[in-house]
Amino acid sequence: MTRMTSSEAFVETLLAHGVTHIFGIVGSAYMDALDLFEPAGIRFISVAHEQGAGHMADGYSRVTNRQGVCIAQNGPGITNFVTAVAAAYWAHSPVVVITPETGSATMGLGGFQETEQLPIFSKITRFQAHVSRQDRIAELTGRCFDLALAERGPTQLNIPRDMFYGEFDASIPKPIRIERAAGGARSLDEAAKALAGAKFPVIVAGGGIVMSDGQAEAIQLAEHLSAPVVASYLHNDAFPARHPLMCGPLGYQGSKVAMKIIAQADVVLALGTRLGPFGTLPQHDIDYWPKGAKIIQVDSDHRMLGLVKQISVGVCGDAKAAAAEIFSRLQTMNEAIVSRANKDVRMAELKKQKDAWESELDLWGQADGTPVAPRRALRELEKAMPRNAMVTTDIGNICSVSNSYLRFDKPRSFFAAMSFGNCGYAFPTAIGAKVGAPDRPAVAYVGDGAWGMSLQETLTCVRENIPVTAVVFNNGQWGAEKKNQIDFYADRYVGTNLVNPSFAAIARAMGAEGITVDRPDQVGDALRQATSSDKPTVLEIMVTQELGDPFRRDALKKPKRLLDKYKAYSVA
Ligand SMILES: Cc1ncc(C[n+]2csc(CCOP(=O)(O)OP(=O)(O)O)c2C)c(N)n1
Ligand SMILES: [Mg+2]
Repeated sequence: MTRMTSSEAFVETLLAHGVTHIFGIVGSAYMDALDLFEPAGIRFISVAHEQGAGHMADGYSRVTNRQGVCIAQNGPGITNFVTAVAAAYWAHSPVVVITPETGSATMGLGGFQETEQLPIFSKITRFQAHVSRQDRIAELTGRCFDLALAERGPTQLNIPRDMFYGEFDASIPKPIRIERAAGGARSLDEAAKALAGAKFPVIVAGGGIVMSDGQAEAIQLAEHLSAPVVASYLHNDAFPARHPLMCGPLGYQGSKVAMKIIAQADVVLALGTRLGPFGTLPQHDIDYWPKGAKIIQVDSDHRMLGLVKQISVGVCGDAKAAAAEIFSRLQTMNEAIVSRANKDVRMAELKKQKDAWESELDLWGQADGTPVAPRRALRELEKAMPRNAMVTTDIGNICSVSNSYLRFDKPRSFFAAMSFGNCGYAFPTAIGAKVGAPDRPAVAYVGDGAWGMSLQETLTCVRENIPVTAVVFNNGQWGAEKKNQIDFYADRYVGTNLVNPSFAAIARAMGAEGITVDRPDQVGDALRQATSSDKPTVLEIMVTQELGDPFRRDALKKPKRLLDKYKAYSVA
């Protein structure tokens, strides 16, 4: 036990957990602790909006596989976190959200910047701690860090502002790291048996492979079975794009190869994926989910097993450990591996589908002229993308279409806005990723509408010297939503047309580089220039208004109106 102040105990616990960066905006509520960050060796990255800080902590945690940390002023600073925390929750990101609160002596009196901060986050955090005694601050801080990693999601540390003061004898808790197991022996046996008996096994590679650092084990298993691999929606980096067994991603605007291959599977190994409902919707008019196939699902969260898709075998385990265990069981059953017999036929089918899809992408990416057709822009960006780049994508039509054009050699390269689907995710997340991996280029794909929600963080890049590239697709519309008005509402555009300034000029005014391109042949050079620059760069690509398939065709109906005054607004 050592005598220390509450702020010291808090900061020492951060250090015990290896914290080196914290994202946030200053506030009087935690200034006593903030003052210690620098002498403690913690870099405080001062942002433009707290939502940005939350996303940065998310991006940082996704690339480092460590806790990302954000902090803000009680009340409005904290409520500004909400969207980012919800996004991190659905991205399974271990973000520790530190929420200083109104002082305990006045809570409930309706003073300044007061709101109850625990209920707001109760459904979007894995764990919440409230510091009600100074001498528990180290214990509770440590627990938030431990549980964010163990439960793979945000945790909240709520600290009434008076709890930063006072002194006591403290001991700083050491991190608790819980080893994850492969799963139950019986379910692993059943999984191996089902895979050995498969004629056409297919592996769905999920985010669990990335989170568990299990790519080598996944590759080993896929190769042993010569099983084609499809990535689950927005986990394109779960399996190497160049691997001959990799088919690309399932889901919205995913790869036709992946869809046509999984449709033929008799046994599917869903490895480290909850098989989220949005990620397996029919696409390109292909209803690909193999309804008759045996599904083996591996997920470290038992609640995800069989939640969305019916399964034959559920393994509650770590993706890496489970893949290794299933592999070692299969090694002893060589002669029983049925798929060995028809390997060449399946590989020929895979090659055929890959060639066809590549030609289709080439064809779609040929459109010439100015402004640039979105698929042409995406194809040019794909070709010019540095091999070790990290790419984040936002929510919007062009960002969604980019799914077919984002291929990665290694894990922790793709940080899309996941199931929470908020516009404004990509840019701050790329900033956090860049802070976590400063040697890798970080590129955010953002639509012009969503850019309006996130461009203020250009200031953070400039002030904090974080050279991120934002690629802004300027199509003068909230395109993804306009697509619904085109398909369902007889082209009645309400709130979907945008009048934009020059985003490159705004970037330059903020002190960043700003580049505008409007011809296809300029796109690749501009991306190379941006990603090799040591300054943050906004690369604005003027694109046509062409739109790909909508997000939620499944969830919209033709409008029906009963009142006379609205009759003209029906669509038969
Ligand atoms: C915070 C938030 N607000 C609204 C939406 C609904 N929404 C989904 S896509 C979209 C349009 C995106 O437009 P833009 O960023 O310009 O990209 P584009 O579709 O034009 O490529 C909107 C408004 C959302 N997903 N998130
Ligand atoms: Mg747009």
